[in-house]
Amino acid sequence: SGGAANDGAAGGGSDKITIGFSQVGAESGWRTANTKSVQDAAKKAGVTLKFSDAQQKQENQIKAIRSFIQQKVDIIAFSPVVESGWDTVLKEAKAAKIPVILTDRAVDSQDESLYVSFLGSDFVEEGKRAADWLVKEYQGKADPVNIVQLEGTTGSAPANDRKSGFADVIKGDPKFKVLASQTGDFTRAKGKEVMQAFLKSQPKIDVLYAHNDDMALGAIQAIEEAGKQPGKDIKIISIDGVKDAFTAMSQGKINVVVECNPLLGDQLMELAKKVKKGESVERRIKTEEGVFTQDQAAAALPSRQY
Ligand code: GYE
Repeated sequence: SGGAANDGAAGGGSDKITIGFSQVGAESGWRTANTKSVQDAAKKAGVTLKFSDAQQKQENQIKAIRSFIQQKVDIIAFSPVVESGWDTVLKEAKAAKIPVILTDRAVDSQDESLYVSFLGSDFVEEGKRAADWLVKEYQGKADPVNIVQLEGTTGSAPANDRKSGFADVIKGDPKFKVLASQTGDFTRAKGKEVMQAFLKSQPKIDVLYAHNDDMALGAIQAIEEAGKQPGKDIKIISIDGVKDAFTAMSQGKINVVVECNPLLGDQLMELAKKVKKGESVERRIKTEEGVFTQDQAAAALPSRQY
């Protein structure tokens, strides 16, 4: 209660918003850009941001959300590291009448009243776009195409969805074979390590599909150290579109990058203000993104913002 008394005070103290934001971690270039975008946008919008880094651990995010509830923030925003296991803490937020906005990643809760909106990319679509490139690249060829996959963080929405979107498209042609698929946790170090193992266990790899750029960049090191040419001996498909990946692409080491836009800050602030005012908001807000190939990489590089 008490909220009603403030509702009429347009332009007054009710404009001041405090957001508690629980970030996944600092696992990738995408994440760094996303954090900066949220922090910059909060400053610009005059929003007080309580920022917490969960270091890729769900228990840390649950703790952060509980602490935001205790501090009585106006809005809780978070990027759930994995999809499941959120109902209990989200019910606590609901009981405290604090609206929750999901940014970047989704939860699998059946109860839609546990959050007001989900702002982020369509990861299934990204996986499909990755596979569409592959299908075109090998059009008219009958030989088997041996694929290895570096998955994102186990149980995360982008790992689940990028895997299933990709699988949906390639299942139409039996020449595409995913020989090995393992998590690299969205990091360079793990991407390199798992790629080294793939190179040892698989005698012939034609294509690497990495769920993000950092794992692809780590894998490139492994491939080069094994005396092979990334982008030629092994074709590389990646997702995100960070600058380092565009550089690698302009050097011929990555073949295609499906864009995933991390610059969600301004939209999040706008959304939070509407929610605070009690305005209705869309339940699902999707980010616009494209696909980039090697011939476009050098030209696009200077204008990349992250
Ligand atoms: O692709 C990856 C990051 O959730 C979309 O998380 C995000 C993903 C992004 O670590 O680089």
